[in-house]
Amino acid sequence: MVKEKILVIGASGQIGVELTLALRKIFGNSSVVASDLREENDLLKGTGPYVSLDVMNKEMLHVQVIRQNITQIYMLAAILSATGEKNPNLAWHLNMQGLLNVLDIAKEEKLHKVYWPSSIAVFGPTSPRENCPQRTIIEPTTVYGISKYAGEFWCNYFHQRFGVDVRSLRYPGLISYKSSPGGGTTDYAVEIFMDAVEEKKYKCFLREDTYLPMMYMPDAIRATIELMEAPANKISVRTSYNISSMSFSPKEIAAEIKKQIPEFAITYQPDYRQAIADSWPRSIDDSVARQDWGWKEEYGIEKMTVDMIRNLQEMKGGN
Ligand code: NAD
Ligand code: AKB
Repeated sequence: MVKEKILVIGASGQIGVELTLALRKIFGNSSVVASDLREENDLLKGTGPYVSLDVMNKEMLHVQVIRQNITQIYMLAAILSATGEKNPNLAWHLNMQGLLNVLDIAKEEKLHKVYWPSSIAVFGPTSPRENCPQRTIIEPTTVYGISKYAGEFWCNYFHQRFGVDVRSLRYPGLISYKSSPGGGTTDYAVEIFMDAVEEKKYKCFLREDTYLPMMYMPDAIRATIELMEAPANKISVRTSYNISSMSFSPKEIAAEIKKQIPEFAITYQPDYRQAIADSWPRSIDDSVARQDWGWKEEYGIEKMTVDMIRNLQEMKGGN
């Protein structure tokens, strides 16, 4: 078996922390190098190697890849939808150039595999709202969505033209309790749990009837690793796979939380993120991922809510 050495870029972020820990379990602590622009996340400390790295500095990235004998990169660094609308130039620059730096180095150093996530944000108001298919009209209206759609085609291009084995998922909003989300429109679905456990109330920045596709982090991590471990001949989509597990509105998730915390109360004060949410589909058809490499979710809204609240309460209690 080929010995893999993995570099995770953006390892201190919402996905990066849990993905790094999961990869370390599979490949061994010393075989997974965590890296980020910001400091090492507390949950990663003592679990394996960490390097401070700016993905925009291609030379330094290249040096690290050679020095550490890297064979796979998971490229997670990005600016998400809500923060992206505040600084479109920066979002475009990081989301595009960061990916291109990784793809160029992957080509040059003949890396075995690259992972790069896309998002449901590639879809826009002209895409089907319900069960949005893998292949459909895609006209994103946020800079984040534009950068993700362009990124998908760069991945496809590097695969077709240079044989880089780059794989991708269009994640929905991800819900987790270990590390906080970083400036997205779906962040409300994490904040609502944190505030419910801490304060028993939440002021939501989206309208009560805003349905969005969501996924619990354990499913997202498993999907990522299953995609990366699938035989190459099972991967028919080299842009990015639709992937899905549940869709809900703020009103529905609040009702689910109330089953666990009866005193919980929610109020609504929609802001600029409402327009972003309104441009995305309410649900996603991920049948191609299910057919190609056997994707299947484990968590629906009920099971996820119970698990989130139990874990947050345990953390609050210091257990
Ligand atoms: P995040 O903002 O929590 O983490 C991103 C990390 O990248 C941060 O720790 C940040 O410090 C780091 N970073 C930023 N600029 C960097 C640079 N120049 N060099 C090195 N590191 C840098 O984001 P996340 O939620 O973990 O998302 C990771 C990826 O998954 C992104 O590509 C995002 O678009 C995608 N995604 C996330 C979600 C979600 O709901 N979390 C959904 C769809 C897609
Ligand atoms: C965001 O809201 O920007 C992200 C995403 C769905 O890509 N969570």
